[in-house]
Amino acid sequence: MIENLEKLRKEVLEAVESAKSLDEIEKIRVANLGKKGTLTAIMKGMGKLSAEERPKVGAVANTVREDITNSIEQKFSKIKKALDDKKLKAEKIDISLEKHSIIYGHEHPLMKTMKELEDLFVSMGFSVITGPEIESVENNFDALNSPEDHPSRDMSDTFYIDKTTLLRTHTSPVQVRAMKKYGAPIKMVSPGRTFRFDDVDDTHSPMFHQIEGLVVDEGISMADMIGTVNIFIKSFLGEHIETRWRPHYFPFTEPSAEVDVTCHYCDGEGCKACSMTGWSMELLGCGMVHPKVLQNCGIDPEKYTGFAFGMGIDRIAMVKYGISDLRLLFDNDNRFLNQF
Ligand code: 2U9
Repeated sequence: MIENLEKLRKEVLEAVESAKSLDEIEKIRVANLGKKGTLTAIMKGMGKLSAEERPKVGAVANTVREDITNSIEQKFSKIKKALDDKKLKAEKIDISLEKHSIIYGHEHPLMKTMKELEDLFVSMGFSVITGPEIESVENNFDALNSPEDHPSRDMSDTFYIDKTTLLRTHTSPVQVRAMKKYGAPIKMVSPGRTFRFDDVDDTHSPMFHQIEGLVVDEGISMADMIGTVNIFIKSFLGEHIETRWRPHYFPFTEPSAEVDVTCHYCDGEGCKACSMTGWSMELLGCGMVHPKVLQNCGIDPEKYTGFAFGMGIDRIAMVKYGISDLRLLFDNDNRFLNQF
């Protein structure tokens, strides 16, 4: 009998070990521990044993039942846990909020360029002064020695609000206001939006951006102007950049010049971008402030002289970033803007 019990223990423990499902475990339990189970039958047959054998066999039978019961319970719990874990994993719902990736904006290439220009001029000792975009004809044309019949005064070139009020065509009126308010000496730049009656194309827009500079003091000369402009260009576009000065005419400066810089793409060798000239045309205009303009702004031209310069920020951004069409700066297309 004891041999049978030991054989049963070994067989059932092996069967429990190899069982893969709760059904298999339950079948093993019923087959051995159930009412009609194998071990149950053996224990019921113990009544036929002698008084001497019964306690020995009973003790072995109890340990076999205990081992089989423990083994079945442990394996049942193990398989049950695995099934529960699998169920939980399959049914898991992530109730946490979706991580909204915050799309950070970034500076527009125009504003980037404007700030870089301002920072550079501030490092050269210039103050940054801004002014109104709706200006008087007086500040935008008359004070700047612009002849009554100058074409820029035509309504075909300028947005008039009424006979004496307009959208400024350059930021020069800010210099006029500053000279009237602060007098000389003065050393300033004025960045901002300007407006001209132009049709939109790849190089023109009715609204564009300018930055103009003005230095007025005793003894200011052409040398100061040429030195300042050259230092600005080399600092902003690179030490290797060369400048070419061409005589020009502006009503508010005399003498005046337009300044070309070596082509950004071929460094002066000549390429498609600069039509093989090696030069990036007219980046900047400048000149010695006309004495009549100083007078109009309440400054004695016998005591003070000065120079002024102006440049289009849109054009500079296009040269700096290799942008071929001005309209890209105003289309607000993120596919373009996300590159900066
Ligand atoms: C005062 C006196 C003189 C400002 C100047 C230029 C030359 C110039 C254009 C360049 C390209 C404007 O953006 S652009 O179209 N400007 O070339 N501007 S001198 O001269 C002044 C300004 C104010 C009282």
